[in-house]
Formats: sequence, structure tokens, C-alpha cells
Amino acid sequence: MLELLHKFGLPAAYSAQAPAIDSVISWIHILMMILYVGWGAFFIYTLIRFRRKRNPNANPKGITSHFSTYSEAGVAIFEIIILVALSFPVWASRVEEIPERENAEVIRVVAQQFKWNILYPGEDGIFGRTSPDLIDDEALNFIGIDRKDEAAKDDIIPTQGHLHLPVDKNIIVELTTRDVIHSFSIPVMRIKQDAIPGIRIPTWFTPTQTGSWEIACAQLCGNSHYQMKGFVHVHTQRGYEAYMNTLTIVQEVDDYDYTLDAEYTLSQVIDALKKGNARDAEELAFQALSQAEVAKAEKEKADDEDDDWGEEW
Ligand SMILES: [Cu+2]
Repeated sequence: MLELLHKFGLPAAYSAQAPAIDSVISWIHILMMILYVGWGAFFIYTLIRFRRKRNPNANPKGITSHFSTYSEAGVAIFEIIILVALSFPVWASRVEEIPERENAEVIRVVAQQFKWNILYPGEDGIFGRTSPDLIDDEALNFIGIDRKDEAAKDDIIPTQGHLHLPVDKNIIVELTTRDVIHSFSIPVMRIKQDAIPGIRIPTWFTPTQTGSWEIACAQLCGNSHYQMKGFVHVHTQRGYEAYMNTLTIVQEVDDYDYTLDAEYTLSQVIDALKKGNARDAEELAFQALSQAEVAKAEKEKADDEDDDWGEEW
């Protein structure tokens, strides 16, 4: 059944939790297929069996057989099995068995019309303070992070719409939105969770394949809803660390004149992942990291020289 569904557009599954969800999807489709064929055949049968020519007068008694009752009961039993034996356990596991935060990568996603903002806690593992009052789109502070807060100083905010993940590690996405209701959907991970203003909802999964795929908004959220797509980039563990360390340094240097090379290499990392080339991506991430380190050293040197210049005056 699953193969048939893949042929009709079900995307490939690249998370450890996907097979359980796919089995529910398969069983539901099997039941729907039986119902579709069954009801269709029954409809055609009634058209022929109860045609006017054969039944010139209506029969007020109608059908006396109990076949329809039995088939209705059969359908109900099948549905109860799908619901209780298959869907409930899968759903319970999805919402209750959230992995320990220590054994997972915890990332915040803040939806906005019509972008995905991603926030990483950085080295300290603690998310800095954010406040709606601090949101300033012109200053590119889309989630209102308070950079004066000690915990916020190392927080990493990648380019909007780009979620970076390590492969084979539990990921907890804490999801919220700064405006209307959105729905965070990564079809290849079988993840779909509504983002509700004012609350933070955890959703979790374990990517099993390196590569680059689309994040979609699965909730009609305004006139440019169709534009609200993002990307999930799944790196090798080492590639991920190198990529995030590079982002940290680039953010620290905060001067495009210096970080130009590193940022260009980071874009090549994404290109390599899109081509499914995780090894190359890893190598490029390390190259970007050394370029960022050079940029940092150059910037520090330039700042020192500026200071000396100032002292002379
Ligand atoms: Cu949306």
C-alpha cells in the first residue's frame, strides 16, 4: 500500500517516527479503498436492481435483508481498530514521549506572516529573553530578542526560513507565532503542528537522512500564505557543529566586509546538501569555519589599530 501511496505523491520519509505514522496512513487508505469500491459497487447495483422498468410501483416495505447493518458494523469495527489500536498509540507517543532536553537539540521556531524565524540557544543551552516590545523588523529583530540579556548573547539566529539540524539526533522544536495561527509542516519528517499565538508547543522528531527539504505552512494564514516556505537542512553531526560555530562567529564579527567569504561558503554548504552531498557539505562547513576564524582575527586586529589611532590623538 505504501508503495502505491508513494506513487501517488506521498513524500519519502526521513525521520525515525515516520514509519509509525505511515502505517496509520496506509491502513486508513486501505479502509477508504474498500469503502470506495464497496459503496461504488452498491450504488451501481441499486441503479440496476431497482430500476423503474423492473419496479413500476414503489415497494413501501423496502429491503428486508440485514446485509447493510452487518457491513456498517464491519466498517465501524475497522474504524475503531484503526483509531484505538493504531492512531491512539502513535499520537500518544508523539505528544507524550518527548525526549529529555539533555539528549536533544532544542530549537525555537517563531512563525510570522509569512516567514519562519529560527532561534538556537547557543553554547550555554539557554534561550535569551525575548519580548514582543523589542520586535523591530527594520533592525531585523523579528522575534524581539533582548541582546542585553546575558543568556541571549550567544543565541544564534540563522537567516529566516533556514532550519539547520544534525542527523540521527532527537530534535525538539518549540513552536510559537508572533501573529496569527500558522502550521509548521515538514512533510518528509511527517511533522505538522499548529503554531498558536501566546503558547509554545513542543514537537519532536529524529531526522535519519542528511539533505535539504522544504518547510511549509499548512494553515491558510493570510494573503501571502503561499510564500511561507522555509528549508530544513539536515547536516552530519560534525558538519552541523561546524556550521553552527561558523554562524556564531559570523554573528559576533557582525561585519559583512570581513565575513563575506565565510558566508559565501555557508551558502555552498546548503547547495551541497540540496544535492544530497553531505560529505562535501561537511567539508565546506569546516572551510567556512576557518574563514570565519580568519575574519574574526582580522576584525580584532583592525579594531586594535583603530584604538591605537585613537590614543595617539
Ligand atoms: Cu503561515
